[in-house]
Amino acid sequence: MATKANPKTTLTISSKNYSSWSLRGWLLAKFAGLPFTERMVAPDDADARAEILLLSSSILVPCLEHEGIKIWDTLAIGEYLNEVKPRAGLLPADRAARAHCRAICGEMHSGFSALRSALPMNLKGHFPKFRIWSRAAADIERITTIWRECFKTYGGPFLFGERGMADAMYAPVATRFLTYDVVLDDACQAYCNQIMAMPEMKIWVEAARAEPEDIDELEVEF
Ligand SMILES: N[C@@H](CCC(=O)N[C@@H](CS)C(=O)NCC(=O)O)C(=O)O
Repeated sequence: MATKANPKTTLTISSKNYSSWSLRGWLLAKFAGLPFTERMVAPDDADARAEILLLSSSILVPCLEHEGIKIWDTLAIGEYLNEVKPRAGLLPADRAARAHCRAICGEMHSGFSALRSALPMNLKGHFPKFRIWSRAAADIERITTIWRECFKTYGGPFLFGERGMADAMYAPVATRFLTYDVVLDDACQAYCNQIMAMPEMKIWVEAARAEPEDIDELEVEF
């Protein structure tokens, strides 16, 4: 029997083409199996921004509202969903693996600013022969090292075997690697393909492609 979405469970997100944090929050909620209503806000809409402020004191998305509890910030959303849906496997069952998972999710959450600004998520875009400057290249090197360590330790196909929180955190990076034609080794390329082949990802990408117009300033940095 299909589960009905709790009307009080809402995930506020913005552009599906550009908002990498929205994608992370949305994937986390989907992986958790928590029925929710999606609420889209345009990043440049002043009224919408005023409304987001009531929900999310950081004025940032994603923001999850569940049973009257408001959770902004993607890491907090992931941890909250893991508490609400402990059997969804967002975090690994093994303590050491769980610590490893939290560490790499933390690295994604607080780091890689050069990659994030130089190669913004843009699902509709494709920029072959994109020139990657050295600081962004260093971020790519670190990310692929993280991935390879995970494949070696947990055997793939996702970072900790089964898909989970770390894959939601790194999924926008996989899209950037494809958008900007980043040359990867076979294992990392296969992982990117695995991310893009997830049914949830296909739904998101299709919706991103259907988004009306490009937002000029976001082509530069988001
Ligand atoms: N650390 C935050 C980052 C969230 C974030 O930067 N969100 C961007 C969208 S990708 C945003 O809401 N931007 C709104 C704005 O700049 O007006 C998180 O983990 O959720």
